[in-house]
Amino acid sequence: MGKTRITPKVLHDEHKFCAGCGHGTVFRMVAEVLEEKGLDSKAIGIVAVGCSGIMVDSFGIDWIQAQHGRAAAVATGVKRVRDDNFVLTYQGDGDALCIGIAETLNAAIRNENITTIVLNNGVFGMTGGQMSSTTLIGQKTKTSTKGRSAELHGQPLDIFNLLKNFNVAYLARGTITNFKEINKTKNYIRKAVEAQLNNKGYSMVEIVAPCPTNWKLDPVKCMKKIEDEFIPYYKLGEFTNGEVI
Ligand SMILES: Cc1ncc(C[n+]2csc(CCOP(=O)(O)OP(=O)(O)O)c2C)c(N)n1
Ligand code: SF4
Repeated sequence: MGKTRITPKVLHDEHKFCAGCGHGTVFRMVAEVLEEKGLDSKAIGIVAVGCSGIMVDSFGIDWIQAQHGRAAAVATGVKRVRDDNFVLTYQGDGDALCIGIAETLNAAIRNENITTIVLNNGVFGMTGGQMSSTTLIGQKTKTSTKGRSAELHGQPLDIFNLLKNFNVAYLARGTITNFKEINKTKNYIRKAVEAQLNNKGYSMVEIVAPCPTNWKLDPVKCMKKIEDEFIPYYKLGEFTNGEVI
């Protein structure tokens, strides 16, 4: 019987995320899709700040670290001069949707031919769990100790409500709470990758995923929190004109 390789070869080392962190599952899916598409040697990834920056140690494609939310701007430049490469950004919600919201929106407005993967865990993970744009109403974080309030902090940001106004190629939101959702999300990543390969322009997949360390919950309770609290607000699926299709 032939030997079955179960880990994408682009993942060459143990990852360094906390146990149960969503990044581990999500970056594995991204690696699998890149391998399936034969892009391992052509992919250039841009990370910015946050725990996504840790992945460059174990994920063997070329990476550029663009500080503080600038990943979409750097990816734009890279793609424009290296059109033959596949260019992705891999970012947290704090980085892509809070600190770097201007860069993210402007890349979408221009329908840049890049692919953005955003892990939405509702907090700034790496720095100790502060509130981000996507923190839910009532969610307690280090900087919203009584829970986020709409009056004080504004509404949580559903990025697709903004991106629906622009002519972008592909938008989808998935999660990783069970195998079925993981498979669906992987398919969304595949389609986002194909959008760029077919020169259709900007694609984003947002993935709702846990940060057990800052949510202070074990991984099983994290999945329940996603199902009960995050998914009713952050609708899953593929989006056209801001609606799930
Ligand atoms: C000028 C400056 N602002 C802020 C930070 C701190 N910083 C590092 S990571 C991060 C947020 C990361 O959050 P997110 O993008 O949601 O990623 P996660 O860690 O949750 O994956 C921030 C604010 C910094 N290092 N320098
Ligand atoms: S702090 Fe949160 S997001 Fe960062 S590695 Fe740990 S669990 Fe993952």
